[in-house]
Amino acid sequence: MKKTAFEKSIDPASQTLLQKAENEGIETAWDRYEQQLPQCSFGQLGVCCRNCNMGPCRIDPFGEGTEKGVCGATADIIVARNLLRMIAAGAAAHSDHARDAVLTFKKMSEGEAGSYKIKDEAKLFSLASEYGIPAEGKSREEVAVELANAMLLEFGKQNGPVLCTKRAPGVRLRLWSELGIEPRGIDREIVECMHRTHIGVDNNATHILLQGLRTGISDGWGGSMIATDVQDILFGTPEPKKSTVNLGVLSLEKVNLIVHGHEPILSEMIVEAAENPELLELAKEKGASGINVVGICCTGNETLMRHGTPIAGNFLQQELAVITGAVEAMVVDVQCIMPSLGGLTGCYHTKFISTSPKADFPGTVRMEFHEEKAYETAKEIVRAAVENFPNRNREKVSIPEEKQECMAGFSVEAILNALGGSPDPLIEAIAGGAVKGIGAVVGCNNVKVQHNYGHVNLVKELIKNNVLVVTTGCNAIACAEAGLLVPEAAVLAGEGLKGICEALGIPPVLHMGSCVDISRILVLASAIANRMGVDISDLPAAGAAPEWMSEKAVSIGVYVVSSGIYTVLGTIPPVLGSQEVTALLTKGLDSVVGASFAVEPDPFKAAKMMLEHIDKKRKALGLK
Ligand code: BF8
Repeated sequence: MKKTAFEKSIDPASQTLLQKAENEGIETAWDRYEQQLPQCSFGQLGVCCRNCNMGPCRIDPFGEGTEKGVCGATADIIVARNLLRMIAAGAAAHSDHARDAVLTFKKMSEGEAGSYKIKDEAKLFSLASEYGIPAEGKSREEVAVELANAMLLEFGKQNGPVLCTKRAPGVRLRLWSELGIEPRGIDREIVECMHRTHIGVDNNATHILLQGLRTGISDGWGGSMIATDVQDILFGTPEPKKSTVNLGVLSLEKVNLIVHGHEPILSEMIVEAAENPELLELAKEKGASGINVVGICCTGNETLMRHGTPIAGNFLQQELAVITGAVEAMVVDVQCIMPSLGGLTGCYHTKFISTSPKADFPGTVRMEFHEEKAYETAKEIVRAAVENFPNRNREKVSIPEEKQECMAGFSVEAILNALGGSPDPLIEAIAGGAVKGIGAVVGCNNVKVQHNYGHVNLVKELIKNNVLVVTTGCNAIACAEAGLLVPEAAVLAGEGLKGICEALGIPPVLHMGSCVDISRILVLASAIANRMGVDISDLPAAGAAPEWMSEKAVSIGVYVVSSGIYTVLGTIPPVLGSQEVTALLTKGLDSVVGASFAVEPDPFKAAKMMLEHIDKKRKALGLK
């Protein structure tokens, strides 16, 4: 049975546009998902192997048919190998993003990317000292070049540990070292995953999964952390800012330009170019009252965190934004961009502009973006959007009314500032019971579940029970749309958390950034654990990804658990075909890294599981 717009999303703006899509005969991800049903159950269980050309092989999970692939691989081996490849792909995406950010930083420092500047000098020098680079007698550019080179070495080095792992508590580091899962070099771990999963290499599920943990750690405490650090130097460390979210941020009178994807290298320049007086003048000439840059997905989170740029929506709203008929340009770089946008933009006047040398899509205008002439290219892109304004077909335009205020920009530095410079007040609030614990809720949207339902309800349950929530990615956008990212949302929190939020003037849900910024959550967890003299796994904290779908999310889940944080997944990973892998992920890991995964699609039950875990940790710490 076809789902109604109300069943597809809990968000009224999205429901309106889903209805518009249906009226206009426009296809969306939800329609394509329905066309895929029933989905392949071998794929769902993870028991299909295409790693060599004797296959594809698939295993009958009930033991009534084929039990081994042609090479003899069992369900356990196949599931573990497939999972490892997912982790590798996710870690590669975050880390390659980081590499590009560092290369831009290097070019800027060498005077070859004049559009970029050092925005956070203090962070530059503190990172230089962390990387062991003496700064005396050197210009800041010289220090920056040395830092960029040192960061680049983290990708290719052969012997670890990856430097930023030192930010983890000492006991955690020793545990990783004893387990042999301390990452050696970011690229090395990803390459080794591909090697191990080639036919005839690693055929022991536990052994394969340990490499998964090591690769995940090299993402969270390596690639993602470097991306966050270098972006803070280049674009500024976020501070709390107000903005607005949801599809209603699109403007009837202005040129609407959406930046979508992940790398702020591009979107930072677009935000700047949209303020160019010549282009603003051109917009007026074309009949528009201004230029409205808005974000989608994690690029949106990056510009929101640093500039307060509005966000039009999260992953499942990218098509809906185009369906408003009011978007002059959809400008994309990498990751989470649906190839369907090509055909879809063709139904409207929207220009679909791809900019990354790495990523192209059907139906795009290519405007390749290179750091050397970043601002010039950004201006050309904005100009293309402005010139497209007169082509907007007013009869096709329908922008939902819904837009919601939000507060974002909670970097670790900003959180510590709000707390008066140290995590102590938060620790005291936890110890005294006003704050029961910390919930890290992150991740994507997934058409398999109702859009934003899991995100919003899980977070509401947590804050109601005095759990302070930190959020990133598409969860942060869902929470913003539901009005949870404003200080006034404290009324939805339990008495203790409400009091803290009111005293500090902060929301009960803190937006810490994009998905690579989950590294900020790790640093915060580490700071709290160090201050309390315990490991991260001892903290009254739990994680969740209620609507996850991407391979990046798999890598994230793995490094969060490897860091000692129990994590509840809202959609089922393709591992149930192996009892061994399922048992390892949901139980076995506990005795290895002090945390494990759970799967629970119902957000109310998931919240209960997280709360029980937090209570258990509180008890173990001797807290009431
Ligand atoms: O980068 S944008 S859909 S993958 S959560 Fe998920 Fe959203 Fe993608 Fe994480 Ni961020």
